[in-house]
Amino acid sequence: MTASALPSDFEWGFATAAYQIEGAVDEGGRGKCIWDTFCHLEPSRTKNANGDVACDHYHKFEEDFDLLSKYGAGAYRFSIAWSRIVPLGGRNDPINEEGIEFYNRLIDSLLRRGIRPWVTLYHWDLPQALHDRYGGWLNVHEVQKDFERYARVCYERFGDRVKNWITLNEPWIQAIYGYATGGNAPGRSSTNPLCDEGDTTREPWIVGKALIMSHVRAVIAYNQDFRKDQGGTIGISLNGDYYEPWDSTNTQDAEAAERRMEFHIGWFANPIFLAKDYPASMRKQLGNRLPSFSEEEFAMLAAAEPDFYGMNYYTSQFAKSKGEEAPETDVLGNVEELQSNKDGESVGAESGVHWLRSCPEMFRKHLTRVHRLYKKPIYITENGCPCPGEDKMTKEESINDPFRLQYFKDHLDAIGKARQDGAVISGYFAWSLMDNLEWSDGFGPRFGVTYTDYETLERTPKKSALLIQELIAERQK
Ligand code: GCO
Repeated sequence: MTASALPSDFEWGFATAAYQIEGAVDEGGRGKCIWDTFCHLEPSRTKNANGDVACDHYHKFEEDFDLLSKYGAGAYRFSIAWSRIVPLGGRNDPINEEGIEFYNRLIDSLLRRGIRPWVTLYHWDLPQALHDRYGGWLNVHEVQKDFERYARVCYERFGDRVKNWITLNEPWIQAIYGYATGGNAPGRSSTNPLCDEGDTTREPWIVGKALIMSHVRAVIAYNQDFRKDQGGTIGISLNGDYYEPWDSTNTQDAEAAERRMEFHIGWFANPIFLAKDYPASMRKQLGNRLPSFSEEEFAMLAAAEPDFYGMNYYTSQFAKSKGEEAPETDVLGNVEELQSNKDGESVGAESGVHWLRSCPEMFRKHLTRVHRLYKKPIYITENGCPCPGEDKMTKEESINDPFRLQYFKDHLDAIGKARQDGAVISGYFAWSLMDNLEWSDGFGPRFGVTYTDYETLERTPKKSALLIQELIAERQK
């Protein structure tokens, strides 16, 4: 076995999220979530798409898990919809037994096939009732207690069989897209006319703290009352591109690249993995618009060390310093993001969405950096892409997907190289098991290894789906 080979127990499989695939929004006692409202109130915000039916996974999960078996997956990452478990969301609100039953059937169906469930507790679908009751994620004090209760219900009811928990998916997206750009639910912004009037200069930072403390409480609850008997692991999935300086000879651009990553990753990872304050660059730019942690909260952070770092990685960019003082509405660290550097070199090959280029070399650097800073085993909890032009392709064209296969190959090779550099990377989940609702981009972008026909709901494996197990096996030699 070479140093770069993947270990024989390397965890791998595919990932999805509830709102993107389940459908059946009015069935099984499910309560409304903020995405139901966001899509329906102003359909142009999501290209007239919504999750009402999505892939109808709620009714078709057996068929979908047959595909997982066929693809050779050892693990499957999915999210539980909070509002199926506690339709009104709150800690004193009733538990919905039908929702528990649904996820019991789903988990048992995976286990029967020998597939390990990896469960995300929150993938952006806050119960609408909590948003209405007290402002949802804006109410740091209330929401963390309600999230803890929901997490406890999940450990109690599923933890005998679920051994890998992810508290939150991409808190950065929830905070920034939900409360600054307004491109995601609940769609609050002071700069976006399609949105509810929010305060972009403050709300994202408040929501960030609410997400951090919710994660922390869920981990502490697991440690105190479940870990010993259930013996599982718990972590969080953070997204974040890797940034290189636009001008490699310019120290301001080098600082901008670092600062951009601090605003994206350090914002959550410094408190969560190091029990430290937010990065100094954030405090410097945001002053006391950035909430602080009390002594008691620091003690909670210290008591909630995660077992692993879940990394969602898609692409990288170049960072150019904006120089002048940051406007109050800036959320990116006063950095311009570019896909080519000063010499006109592109960051990588174009995919089927404008924001995603394939840059495996930067992925390697990203892995090494995250390992150096946070020193936890890394699981890639999402990685994938749509092929160029795939949104306009017929099924026959789409299922022949050499671009996606190459993307997987290159990113698995980067994992091997980062392991040689010393990073500990223990698993890989391709995004996604099937084409699904790409949030505000609707059903256009196709990230799946399975083609979804949204008219008939028929699933058809793409070539990469069948070949990914060979890619993994080759690298385990
Ligand atoms: C994420 C998103 C996914 C997206 C994927 C592709 O966690 O980033 O959760 O839901 O579909 O990232 O954009």
